[in-house]
Amino acid sequence: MMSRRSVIKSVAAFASLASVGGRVEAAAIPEAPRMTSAATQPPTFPSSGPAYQPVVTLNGWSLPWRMNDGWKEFHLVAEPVTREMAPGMTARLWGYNGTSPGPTIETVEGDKVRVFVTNKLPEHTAVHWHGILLPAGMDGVGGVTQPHIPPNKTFVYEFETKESGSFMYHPHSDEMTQMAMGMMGMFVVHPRDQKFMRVDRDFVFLMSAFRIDPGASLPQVAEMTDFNIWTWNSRVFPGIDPMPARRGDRVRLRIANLSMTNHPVHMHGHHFSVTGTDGGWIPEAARWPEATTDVPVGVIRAIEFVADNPGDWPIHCHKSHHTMNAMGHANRNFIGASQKRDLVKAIGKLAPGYMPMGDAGMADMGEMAMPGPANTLPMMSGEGQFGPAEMGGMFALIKVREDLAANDYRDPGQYQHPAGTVAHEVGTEGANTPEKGGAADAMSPAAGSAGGAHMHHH
Ligand SMILES: [Cu+2]
Repeated sequence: MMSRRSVIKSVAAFASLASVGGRVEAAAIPEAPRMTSAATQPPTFPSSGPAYQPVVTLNGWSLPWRMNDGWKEFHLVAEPVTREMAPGMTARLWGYNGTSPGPTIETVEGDKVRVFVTNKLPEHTAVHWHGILLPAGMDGVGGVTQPHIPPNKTFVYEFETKESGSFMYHPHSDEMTQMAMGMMGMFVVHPRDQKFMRVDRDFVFLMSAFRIDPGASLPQVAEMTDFNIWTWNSRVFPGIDPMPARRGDRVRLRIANLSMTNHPVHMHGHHFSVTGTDGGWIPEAARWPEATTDVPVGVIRAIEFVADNPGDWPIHCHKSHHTMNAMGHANRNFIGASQKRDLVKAIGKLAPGYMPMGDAGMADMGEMAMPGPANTLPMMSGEGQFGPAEMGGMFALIKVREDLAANDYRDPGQYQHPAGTVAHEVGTEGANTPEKGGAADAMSPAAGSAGGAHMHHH
């Protein structure tokens, strides 16, 4: 059950929106709750209808509804929003009900759903319910299945969510602009049978990318390939909240990709299976174990694992430039070359904004407090218990602990490693080095009973 404290917290976080349209409409249309916080909100347990284990939206929230004569009614408002991507950087995006991505919509298999969509953008829009099987006229493709929704107008969508699974919503009007501005959300349909595909923790997030130049806060919407901010739910590390799990929990992550490139998502410390897509659930016999799964463009991968390995485990995109924040593309590789400060200064005069890579790699830049443009995050940041994390972008931690309460999603802090289980420095005395011949001997086939020979040096 949701704790009393978290109920109060989530209710307090909703600020009601001014009425939409005229007086008559205002009575017929449910209130549109609004969120401005980018913190992960506690799960929203259903107040009516069939019970289910609600999802937790990473750095996000779920949209409350009202029941009206057997219909589950939601109200989405498409509008400009302000989104903190991580402390130190705020972006001016478009989203729904105060946030980008918009709130997660949760329904149950067999629910009759009515979604009101009010357009408060300066241009028309339409909402497509990605992956949900519904009547053609409810598919939300502006110009094709319905007229576009003009600014300041409200449209209504009505359909039955017939199948449980993981879906999305996003505009199908001027898509390139509207998705580049951050308009998207998750749509989760829970099984009516609570035992079917049951998990203890169910996290959802969308992957998207932005082109926001250093110093700017507005995305460049005409960008086709050269994105520089790689986000999970419009957040970048260290702004992405950790995902806590109790040891033994069965955990699901529903990972959607609405960026313009694929993301191979890799998780440490556990093996998982892909159990569902935006086309439905995958039968057990058709699954295989993974440590990385590629999430292509316009796709959802639901992955599941048993959190049986305590620790702080990274989960991240394996494209290494996607676990970094915006960097100047003029960077050159200076590894192995020593840079003279005055040379840097001279180049800086010719090419303002020029920032050289370090001469021993880029690790320097994780620690450097280099004065950058305003509203711009360091390329690599985040602090771990052993030093700088040197990460940005699509990176988060799964925190597996022995002693978490059910439905407690608060950050449990840094993992306390049992004594003797952390990689550590050793003295070099007695270590084999090629100079001494030890390592070479041990590796040569002639070394035969090399174990003994190897030990000899100690
Ligand atoms: Cu990626």
